[in-house]
Amino acid sequence: MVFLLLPIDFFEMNTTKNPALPAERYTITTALIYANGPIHIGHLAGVHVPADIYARYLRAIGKDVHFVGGSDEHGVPITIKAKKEGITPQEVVDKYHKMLKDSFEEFGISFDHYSRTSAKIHHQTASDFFKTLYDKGKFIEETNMQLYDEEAQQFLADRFVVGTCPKCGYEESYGDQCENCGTSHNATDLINPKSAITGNVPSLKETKHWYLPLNEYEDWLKEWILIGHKNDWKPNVYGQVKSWIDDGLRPRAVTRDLDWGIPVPVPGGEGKVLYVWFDAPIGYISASKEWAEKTGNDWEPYWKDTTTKLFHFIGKDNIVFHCIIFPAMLKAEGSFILPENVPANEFLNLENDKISTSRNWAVWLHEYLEDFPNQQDVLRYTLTANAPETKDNNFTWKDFQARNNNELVAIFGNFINRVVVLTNKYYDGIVPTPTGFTDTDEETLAQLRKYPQIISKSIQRYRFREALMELMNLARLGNKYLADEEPWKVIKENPERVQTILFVALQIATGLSVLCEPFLPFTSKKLKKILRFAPNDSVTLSTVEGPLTWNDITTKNVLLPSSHQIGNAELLFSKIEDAAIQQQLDKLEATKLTNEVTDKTVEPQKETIAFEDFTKLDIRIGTILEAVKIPKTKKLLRLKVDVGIDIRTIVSGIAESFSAEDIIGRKVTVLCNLAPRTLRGVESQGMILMTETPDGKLAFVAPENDDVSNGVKIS
Ligand code: B3M
Ligand code: ZN
Repeated sequence: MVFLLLPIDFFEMNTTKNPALPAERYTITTALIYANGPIHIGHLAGVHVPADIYARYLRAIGKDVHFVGGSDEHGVPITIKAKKEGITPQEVVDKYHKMLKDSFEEFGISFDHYSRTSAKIHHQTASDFFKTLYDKGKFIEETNMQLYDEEAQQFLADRFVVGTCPKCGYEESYGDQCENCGTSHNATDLINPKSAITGNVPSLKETKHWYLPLNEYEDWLKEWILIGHKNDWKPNVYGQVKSWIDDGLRPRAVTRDLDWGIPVPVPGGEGKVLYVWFDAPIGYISASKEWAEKTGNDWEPYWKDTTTKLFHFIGKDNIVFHCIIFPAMLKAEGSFILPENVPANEFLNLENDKISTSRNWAVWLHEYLEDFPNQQDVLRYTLTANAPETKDNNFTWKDFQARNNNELVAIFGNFINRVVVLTNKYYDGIVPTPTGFTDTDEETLAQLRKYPQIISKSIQRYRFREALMELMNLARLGNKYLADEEPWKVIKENPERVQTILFVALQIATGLSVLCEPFLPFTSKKLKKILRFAPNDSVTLSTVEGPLTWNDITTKNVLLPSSHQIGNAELLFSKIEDAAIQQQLDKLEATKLTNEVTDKTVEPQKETIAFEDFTKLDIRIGTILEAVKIPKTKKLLRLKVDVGIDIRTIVSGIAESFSAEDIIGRKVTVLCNLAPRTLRGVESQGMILMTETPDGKLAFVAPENDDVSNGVKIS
């Protein structure tokens, strides 16, 4: 038998072969999620799945990987949630931290450590960090006017204040950042600010804060990012950073007048806390410290050794914080490494609408698992295949179903199933000995050997969708090989040939089980178990050394040797039926309806008017005497109403909610001095005041007692 041996060591830095050399070190972080709600697919698609693929991939090629995440437990979002639920902020974060942590575990996000910013070690670390910068004279101390809500007796910063973004004109921008254009600003920059607590227009009140003079870091940032990372940072990240720097950076307050957070540890800081965006990124470092304490490892090489490569996985709204503010903090502190790359993603929409926690427009991970138990990989797959890598992208349930049924089931699952079933059927599950390779066999095996490199290339450029597509191409290669070679037919006239066919197909299946691990960790585990080569599988292996590395797939002649016993077939994926998808769509439809109702009831207050404006309105009680539908219209009724002063004609658009005969004799409220208007040829001399019920029907606004006389004024 002749094998093409391709000794390419494409992982130039791969150190698995030389244990004397320490493995290259990587620190990977994921944006800390606010612990004020459960986690949804947007978080997973944009941040955690790509970071996990990257971390798993690096481990698979023998790197030393340190992967940390955690819950962001400070800041206004937590306080707002606590107020809403009538519980303490600590109770809020305790509840959601657990949910977040559980969800990540359930979805196989392979953190070395998952921490939280209310942890003591984090308070200490962030506090020390601030103190160091303070002692080094890196802050500007400034007393100036800040927005203040007199009624709530509170300063308004961050999400406590909304107003018009000075950059893009979006009317719902937060005090520290505009969700529409991503710009970060100071609360006093907002146009028409309004308190998110009371709705009041804020006043200005004097207070002292500490500022990080970002302007002093401009030249350094230009050098480091705009010149140094022009070619290796994603265009969306680079572009945003450039536009901020081009606009000019300004000092940024890093403290707040709030009572939830990390106390400002310097004189004059009483009653103030660190700005959440100051403490949160330090949370990455605290997580490493906590991990070190727990495991007896050293955390410092992961943050201080200049050969370590640091990566922050985030969503696009966090770019400014990870590429400008946090690096400036690290630079000011002086002893930490800077990120090698910040591969930020765009946003994922759900069924063409922005994912929103407050509007419940999301697929929540804990709910997904209830509806699709043990199907984490299907979601991981769909979210990667549709990852918002270069532009906002859309998750739809139909696409989810199609990806599962047409790709995972029909391509990957089908290939594995056929190989395993046939090996069991023809050879009692024992890998057959090949009897000589055709050109097609050789080519197929040669192609298999190239896949680690192909997939690597895409992953190393943060193109996880492309990498996944390549992985599926390997499954396609296997499928096509079987379809072309037709072992189920050949078995009749040339059983010896089938030995080779299944041997080749089993090598592909083995390659798949290794290469799919970063993307589909649950499937990989299951498949390795079926093939019985997982080292920690209970089955004792005599024939496979396991675990196989990515490099082995390229360099080893044989991945799964002849005479190795595999297990029974087990379905890797199962078809998702229409009914299951419809159920999800119905759920969203119900959310939409609920939102429509709430959206209407919470319409913002109109501009303030003077009392004199109000007194101009002549509103009186009246009684409907006659009602006739105006022909060829859907909505209009012609009414005769006794308003005390006279009996007048009013045209009212209420025919969809009432039939003419039902409303005769009804007491109504009438705006009498509205300028007359002619509608469909009928002059309307006033307006009946109406309101709306939750199901969208109109309802009369009328006095509680029916004996109020016509013509009585409302004031
Ligand atoms: N919690 C914001 C967010 O969830 C914030 C990220 C912190 S990363 C240090 O988008
Ligand atoms: Zn904006």
